[in-house]
Amino acid sequence: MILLKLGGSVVTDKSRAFSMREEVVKRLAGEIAEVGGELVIVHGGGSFGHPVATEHRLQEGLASETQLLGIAKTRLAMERLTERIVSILVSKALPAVPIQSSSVFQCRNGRIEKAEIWLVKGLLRLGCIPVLNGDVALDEARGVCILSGDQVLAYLARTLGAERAVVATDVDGLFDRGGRLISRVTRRSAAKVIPYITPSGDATGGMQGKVEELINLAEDGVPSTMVNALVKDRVRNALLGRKVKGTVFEAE
Ligand code: IP8
Repeated sequence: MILLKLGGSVVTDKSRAFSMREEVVKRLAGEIAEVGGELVIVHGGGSFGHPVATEHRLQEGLASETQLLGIAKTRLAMERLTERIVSILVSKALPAVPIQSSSVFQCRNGRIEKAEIWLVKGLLRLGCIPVLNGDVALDEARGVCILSGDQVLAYLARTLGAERAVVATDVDGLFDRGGRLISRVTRRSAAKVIPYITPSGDATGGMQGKVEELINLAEDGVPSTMVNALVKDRVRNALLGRKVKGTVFEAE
Protein backbone atom coordinates (compact mmCIF):
# COMPACT_ATOMS: atom_id res chain seq x y z
CA MET A 1 0.00 0.00 0.00
CA ILE A 2 1.23 3.47 -0.92
CA LEU A 3 0.48 6.81 0.68
CA LEU A 4 0.29 9.84 -1.60
CA LYS A 5 0.41 13.39 -0.30
CA LEU A 6 -0.91 16.03 -2.66
CA GLY A 7 0.65 19.19 -1.28
CA GLY A 8 -1.35 22.39 -0.92
CA SER A 9 1.01 24.08 -3.40
CA VAL A 10 0.10 21.44 -5.98
CA VAL A 11 -3.68 21.37 -5.62
CA THR A 12 -4.07 25.13 -5.12
CA ASP A 13 -2.47 28.36 -6.29
CA LYS A 14 -1.02 29.67 -3.04
CA SER A 15 -0.71 33.21 -4.39
CA ARG A 16 -4.52 33.61 -4.67
CA ALA A 17 -6.98 32.80 -1.88
CA PHE A 18 -9.37 29.92 -2.60
CA SER A 19 -8.01 29.17 -6.05
CA MET A 20 -7.64 25.58 -7.06
CA ARG A 21 -5.33 24.23 -9.77
CA GLU A 22 -8.08 22.31 -11.57
CA GLU A 23 -5.93 21.36 -14.56
CA VAL A 24 -3.09 20.03 -12.43
CA VAL A 25 -5.45 17.95 -10.29
CA LYS A 26 -7.16 16.57 -13.43
CA ARG A 27 -3.81 15.50 -14.89
CA LEU A 28 -2.73 13.97 -11.56
CA ALA A 29 -6.01 12.07 -11.28
CA GLY A 30 -5.26 10.60 -14.71
CA GLU A 31 -1.75 9.60 -13.59
CA ILE A 32 -3.13 7.97 -10.42
CA ALA A 33 -5.75 6.11 -12.47
CA GLU A 34 -3.01 4.64 -14.69
CA VAL A 35 -1.17 3.17 -11.70
CA GLY A 36 -3.88 1.32 -9.73
CA GLY A 37 -3.10 -0.64 -6.55
CA GLU A 38 -3.83 0.04 -2.89
CA LEU A 39 -3.60 3.76 -2.23
CA VAL A 40 -4.43 6.35 0.43
CA ILE A 41 -4.37 10.04 -0.54
CA VAL A 42 -3.83 12.97 1.83
CA HIS A 43 -4.10 16.56 0.59
CA GLY A 44 -2.86 19.79 2.13
CA GLY A 45 -4.60 23.10 2.79
CA GLY A 46 -2.93 25.48 0.34
CA SER A 47 -4.78 28.71 -0.33
CA PHE A 48 -7.97 27.27 1.19
CA GLY A 49 -6.97 26.20 4.71
CA HIS A 50 -3.83 28.18 5.55
CA PRO A 51 -5.00 31.81 5.12
CA VAL A 52 -8.11 31.17 7.24
CA ALA A 53 -6.26 29.20 9.93
CA THR A 54 -3.51 31.84 10.13
CA GLU A 55 -5.96 34.76 10.23
CA HIS A 56 -7.62 33.21 13.30
CA ARG A 57 -4.29 32.10 14.86
CA LEU A 58 -5.55 28.55 15.21
CA GLN A 59 -2.02 27.11 15.14
CA GLU A 60 -1.53 28.70 18.60
CA GLY A 61 -4.55 26.85 20.02
CA LEU A 62 -7.80 28.23 21.34
CA ALA A 63 -7.34 31.36 23.45
CA SER A 64 -10.46 33.38 22.70
CA GLU A 65 -14.07 32.88 21.70
CA THR A 66 -13.50 34.97 18.59
CA GLN A 67 -11.53 32.03 17.16
CA LEU A 68 -14.58 29.75 17.13
CA LEU A 69 -15.77 31.17 13.85
CA GLY A 70 -12.24 30.60 12.54
CA ILE A 71 -12.54 26.88 13.34
CA ALA A 72 -15.81 26.73 11.42
CA LYS A 73 -14.42 28.68 8.46
CA THR A 74 -11.21 26.61 8.26
CA ARG A 75 -13.19 23.36 8.40
CA LEU A 76 -15.52 24.66 5.68
CA ALA A 77 -12.60 25.78 3.49
CA MET A 78 -11.03 22.32 3.74
CA GLU A 79 -14.37 20.65 3.07
CA ARG A 80 -14.77 22.68 -0.14
CA LEU A 81 -11.26 21.84 -1.32
CA THR A 82 -11.71 18.13 -0.55
CA GLU A 83 -15.01 18.08 -2.41
CA ARG A 84 -13.41 19.51 -5.55
CA ILE A 85 -10.41 17.19 -5.45
CA VAL A 86 -12.52 14.09 -4.81
CA SER A 87 -14.98 15.05 -7.59
CA ILE A 88 -12.09 15.11 -10.06
CA LEU A 89 -10.74 11.75 -8.83
CA VAL A 90 -14.20 10.19 -9.15
CA SER A 91 -14.59 11.65 -12.66
CA LYS A 92 -11.55 9.51 -13.61
CA ALA A 93 -13.39 6.43 -12.24
CA LEU A 94 -11.27 6.29 -9.07
CA PRO A 95 -13.27 5.09 -6.01
CA ALA A 96 -12.02 8.02 -3.90
CA VAL A 97 -13.92 8.43 -0.62
CA PRO A 98 -13.28 11.50 1.56
CA ILE A 99 -12.70 11.08 5.30
CA GLN A 100 -12.45 14.26 7.39
CA SER A 101 -9.20 14.14 9.34
CA SER A 102 -10.85 16.17 12.12
CA SER A 103 -13.35 13.30 12.61
CA VAL A 104 -10.58 10.68 12.77
CA PHE A 105 -7.72 12.21 14.75
CA GLN A 106 -7.47 13.59 18.26
CA CYS A 107 -4.30 15.51 19.06
CA ARG A 108 -2.34 16.66 22.11
CA ASN A 109 0.03 19.59 21.72
CA GLY A 110 -0.28 19.40 17.96
CA ARG A 111 0.58 15.70 17.68
CA ILE A 112 -1.84 12.89 16.89
CA GLU A 113 -2.69 10.93 20.02
CA LYS A 114 -5.70 8.83 18.98
CA ALA A 115 -7.22 7.80 15.66
CA GLU A 116 -10.34 6.05 14.43
CA ILE A 117 -8.15 4.11 12.08
CA TRP A 118 -10.78 1.44 11.42
CA LEU A 119 -12.53 3.89 9.08
CA VAL A 120 -9.49 4.07 6.82
CA LYS A 121 -8.82 0.33 7.06
CA GLY A 122 -12.46 -0.48 6.30
CA LEU A 123 -12.49 1.57 3.09
CA LEU A 124 -9.16 0.10 1.99
CA ARG A 125 -10.51 -3.41 2.55
CA LEU A 126 -13.40 -2.63 0.21
CA GLY A 127 -10.95 -1.48 -2.46
CA CYS A 128 -11.72 2.25 -2.10
CA ILE A 129 -9.16 5.06 -2.00
CA PRO A 130 -9.53 6.94 1.30
CA VAL A 131 -8.85 10.66 0.86
CA LEU A 132 -7.86 12.55 4.00
CA ASN A 133 -6.68 16.13 4.49
CA GLY A 134 -4.72 18.54 6.63
CA ASP A 135 -7.28 19.94 9.06
CA VAL A 136 -8.24 21.85 12.16
CA ALA A 137 -8.43 19.09 14.78
CA LEU A 138 -9.42 18.80 18.42
CA ASP A 139 -6.44 19.05 20.75
CA GLU A 140 -6.63 17.84 24.38
CA ALA A 141 -4.10 20.43 25.55
CA ARG A 142 -4.75 23.42 23.28
CA GLY A 143 -8.42 23.09 22.37
CA VAL A 144 -7.63 22.92 18.67
CA CYS A 145 -4.55 22.59 16.50
CA ILE A 146 -3.71 22.71 12.82
CA LEU A 147 -2.95 19.15 11.88
CA SER A 148 -0.73 19.02 8.81
CA GLY A 149 -1.39 16.61 5.99
CA ASP A 150 2.25 15.55 6.40
CA GLN A 151 1.64 14.39 9.95
CA VAL A 152 -1.52 12.58 8.80
CA LEU A 153 0.47 10.92 6.01
CA ALA A 154 3.26 9.79 8.36
CA TYR A 155 0.80 8.52 10.98
CA LEU A 156 -1.19 6.53 8.43
CA ALA A 157 1.93 5.17 6.73
CA ARG A 158 3.22 3.81 10.06
CA THR A 159 -0.11 2.51 11.32
CA LEU A 160 -1.17 0.89 8.06
CA GLY A 161 2.33 -0.51 7.40
CA ALA A 162 2.72 1.26 4.06
CA GLU A 163 5.37 0.08 1.65
CA ARG A 164 6.38 3.71 0.87
CA ALA A 165 5.06 7.23 0.47
CA VAL A 166 5.09 9.70 -2.40
CA VAL A 167 5.01 13.39 -1.51
CA ALA A 168 3.93 15.65 -4.35
CA THR A 169 5.09 19.27 -4.10
CA ASP A 170 5.71 22.20 -6.46
CA VAL A 171 9.51 21.86 -6.31
CA ASP A 172 11.86 19.15 -7.59
CA GLY A 173 12.77 18.08 -4.05
CA LEU A 174 15.09 19.22 -1.32
CA PHE A 175 18.03 21.48 -2.25
CA ASP A 176 21.35 22.00 -0.50
CA ARG A 177 22.76 25.45 0.35
CA GLY A 178 24.34 25.66 -3.08
CA GLY A 179 21.00 25.10 -4.81
CA ARG A 180 21.78 21.50 -5.87
CA LEU A 181 19.01 18.93 -5.70
CA ILE A 182 19.67 16.31 -3.00
CA SER A 183 18.65 12.96 -4.46
CA ARG A 184 18.87 10.99 -1.19
CA VAL A 185 18.50 12.37 2.31
CA THR A 186 18.90 10.82 5.76
CA ARG A 187 18.66 12.35 9.25
CA ARG A 188 22.34 13.32 9.16
CA SER A 189 22.23 15.06 5.78
CA ALA A 190 18.85 16.67 6.54
CA ALA A 191 20.28 18.29 9.70
CA LYS A 192 22.66 20.28 7.48
CA VAL A 193 19.86 21.54 5.25
CA ILE A 194 16.98 22.23 7.66
CA PRO A 195 18.41 25.51 9.08
CA TYR A 196 18.55 27.01 5.58
CA ILE A 197 14.98 26.23 4.54
CA THR A 198 13.05 29.47 4.07
CA PRO A 199 9.99 29.63 6.35
CA SER A 200 6.79 29.39 4.30
CA GLY A 201 4.40 31.30 6.57
CA ASP A 202 2.14 28.22 6.56
CA ALA A 203 0.22 27.33 9.69
CA THR A 204 2.00 23.96 9.84
CA GLY A 205 5.73 24.57 9.34
CA GLY A 206 5.98 24.27 5.54
CA MET A 207 8.98 22.45 4.06
CA GLN A 208 10.82 22.23 7.39
CA GLY A 209 7.91 20.42 9.04
CA LYS A 210 7.62 18.15 6.00
CA VAL A 211 11.32 17.16 6.10
CA GLU A 212 11.13 16.35 9.81
CA GLU A 213 8.02 14.17 9.34
CA LEU A 214 9.60 12.32 6.40
CA ILE A 215 12.93 11.69 8.13
CA ASN A 216 11.16 10.28 11.21
CA LEU A 217 8.95 8.17 8.97
CA ALA A 218 11.97 6.78 7.08
CA GLU A 219 13.59 5.82 10.37
CA ASP A 220 10.40 3.97 11.29
CA GLY A 221 10.79 1.90 8.13
CA VAL A 222 8.76 3.76 5.48
CA PRO A 223 10.86 5.50 2.80
CA SER A 224 9.35 8.32 0.79
CA THR A 225 10.02 10.22 -2.42
CA MET A 226 9.39 13.93 -2.81
CA VAL A 227 8.64 14.89 -6.41
CA ASN A 228 7.53 17.90 -8.41
CA ALA A 229 3.90 17.20 -9.32
CA LEU A 230 3.77 20.18 -11.68
CA VAL A 231 5.92 18.15 -14.07
CA LYS A 232 3.93 15.57 -16.02
CA ASP A 233 4.40 11.90 -15.08
CA ARG A 234 6.66 12.46 -12.05
CA VAL A 235 3.90 11.39 -9.65
CA ARG A 236 2.94 8.49 -11.89
CA ASN A 237 6.53 7.22 -12.10
CA ALA A 238 7.11 7.68 -8.38
CA LEU A 239 3.92 5.73 -7.61
CA LEU A 240 5.15 2.97 -9.92
CA GLY A 241 8.41 2.86 -7.95
CA ARG A 242 10.48 4.00 -10.93
CA LYS A 243 13.60 6.11 -10.57
CA VAL A 244 12.46 9.69 -10.85
CA LYS A 245 13.90 13.18 -10.37
CA GLY A 246 13.26 14.07 -6.73
CA THR A 247 14.48 13.48 -3.18
CA VAL A 248 14.29 10.07 -1.52
CA PHE A 249 14.04 10.08 2.30
CA GLU A 250 15.71 7.01 3.76
CA ALA A 251 16.93 5.66 7.07
CA GLU A 252 20.66 6.20 7.78
O1 IP8 B 1 -1.18 22.02 4.09
C1 IP8 B 1 -2.91 22.19 6.77
O2 IP8 B 1 -2.44 21.07 6.06
P1 IP8 B 1 -1.04 21.12 5.27
C2 IP8 B 1 -4.41 22.25 6.78
O3 IP8 B 1 -0.77 19.69 4.88
C3 IP8 B 1 -4.97 23.57 7.24
O4 IP8 B 1 0.01 21.62 6.23
C4 IP8 B 1 -6.31 23.54 7.80
C5 IP8 B 1 -4.36 24.71 7.17
